Amino acid sequence: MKKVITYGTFDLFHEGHYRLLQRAKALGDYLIVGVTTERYDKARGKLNVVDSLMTRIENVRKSGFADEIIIEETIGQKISDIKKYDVDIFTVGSDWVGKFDYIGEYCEVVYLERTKDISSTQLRHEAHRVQQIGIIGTGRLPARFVKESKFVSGASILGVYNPNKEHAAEFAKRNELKQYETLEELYEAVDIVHIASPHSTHYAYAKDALEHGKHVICEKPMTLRKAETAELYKLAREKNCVLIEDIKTAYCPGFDSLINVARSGIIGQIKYVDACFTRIADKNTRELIDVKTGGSFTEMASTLLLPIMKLMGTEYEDVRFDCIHNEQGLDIFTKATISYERGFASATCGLGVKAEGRLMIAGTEGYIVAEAPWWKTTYFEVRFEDASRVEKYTERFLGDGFRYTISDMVNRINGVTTSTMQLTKEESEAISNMIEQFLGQEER
Ligand code: C2G
Repeated sequence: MKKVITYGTFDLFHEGHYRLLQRAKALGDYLIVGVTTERYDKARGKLNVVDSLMTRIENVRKSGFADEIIIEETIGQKISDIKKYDVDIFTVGSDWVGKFDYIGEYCEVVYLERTKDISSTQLRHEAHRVQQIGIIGTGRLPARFVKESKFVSGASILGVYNPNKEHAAEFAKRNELKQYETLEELYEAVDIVHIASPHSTHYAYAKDALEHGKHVICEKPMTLRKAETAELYKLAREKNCVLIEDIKTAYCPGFDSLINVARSGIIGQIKYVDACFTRIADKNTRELIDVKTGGSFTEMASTLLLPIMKLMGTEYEDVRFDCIHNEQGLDIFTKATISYERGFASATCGLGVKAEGRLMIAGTEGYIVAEAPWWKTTYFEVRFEDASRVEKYTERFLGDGFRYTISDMVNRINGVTTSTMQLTKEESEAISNMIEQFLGQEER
C-alpha cells in the first residue's frame, strides 16, 4: 500500500485545496492530511487565518479524499510523521518548490502544480472570501510580494500586467501566475490591484484601478505631488475602496510598538526625530539613472518621513534640503531638515554615500533608539539621563514585511479593522508634499 502525506492550513477552503487533495490522493492508496494548528501557523508567520481548527479539519474531511487527518503542531513534525506512518510520498503545492527538498532523504517528494485560478464561486465563504490580487509591474519588488502573499490567508495572487508583454510573460511563468493582456482583463478578475510600476506611473494606474472599483496597494512613493495623492484618497472614499501606500515599515508590529511607546509619554515631549537610511546602489540601476524621478530622496523619503510625520506631525513649518549630486544631477545623498513649532527633525538618505542607519527620537525626559535595519523594526531601546536605566523592546519581523501590508489590506476589506492608524491619508499626503517640494528645489 502506497502512503501519501500532505500538510496545509486549509483556511477558507477553496478549489485550490480541493484539487491539491484530489491529486495527492491519486498519487497512492492512502492519504494522510496534516492540518496546522493556530499556534503552529503563528510560529511560522502565517497571518489572517479565519477558520477554526475544527472547521478546517471538517472541510478537509468533507472533500472525501483524506483517509486520515492529523494535526500539525510543530516545525520538526513532518519528518517524525513520515517515519511514524511509514510514508512513501510527501506532497505539497508548487508554491513551495525547493522548500521541502530536505524531506527527500526520508521519502519521495512531489510538488503538485498550484491552482492558478481560484476565482470561482466556491470561494464565497460567509463574511470572508479569498481576495484576488493582480499586480501591475514585474520588477524586483513584485517577485517578493508574490512570495510573501502565501503567508497571508484570505489573499491570493492571480495574475500580472505589464505593457511590456515579454516581461509580463516571463514573470507570470516564473511565479505561476496568469498574464493579462490588458488592464481591463485584470480588473475583471481581481479585487485588489498592487501597483509596483515605476514611480512616475503610480498616479495614473492607481486612479484607473480605483475608478474601476478596485482596492489598491500602491508602492511608495504613492505619487510625487500632494494634489495627486489627495485626489487618489478622495476617489478611494467615493468608490468605497481601500487605498494603501505600501511603506512596509508602517504595517510591521515592531514599528507600531515603537510609535506607541514613543507616544506614551515615557520620554516626555518629543522634540527631535533623526532618521537615517542609506544603501549603496549600483550606478546603472534605475534609481541612479532616471533623471526625472530617480535619486535618493524620491526613493527613500517615504520610509524616513514615516516616523517623523507620525511623531512630529504632518504640519511642518519649513524644510531645507542639502544634497550631493552625481554627474546626471541626481542626489546620491540628501539631508532634509524639517522645522516644527515644537522642535525639528532630520531625514538623511543616500544611494551613493554610506552612513549609520538609525532612528533616534529625542524627548524632554529620555530618548528612543532603533539601530539599522530600524525600517524592519525588531528591536529598540528607551534610554534616560541615568544611563543604567534602559528599557528594551523586541518584536518579530517576518519575511520581508510585505505580508503585513497584505494582511492589513485584507483586514480592512473585511472590516476586521477600519483603522487607518498604520498610515493616515494626512501622513501620506504630507510625504508627497515634501517630495514635491524637493523635486521643485531640484528643478526637475
Ligand atoms: N494550494 C494549491 N493551490 C492554491 C492554493 C493552495 O495547490 N491556489 C495548495 C498548497 O500548495 C498546499 C495546500 O494547497 O499544498 C494547502 O494550502 P494552505 O492551506 O495555504 O497551506 P500552506 O500554508 O501551503 O501549508 O505545513 C504546512 C505546509 O507547509 C503547507
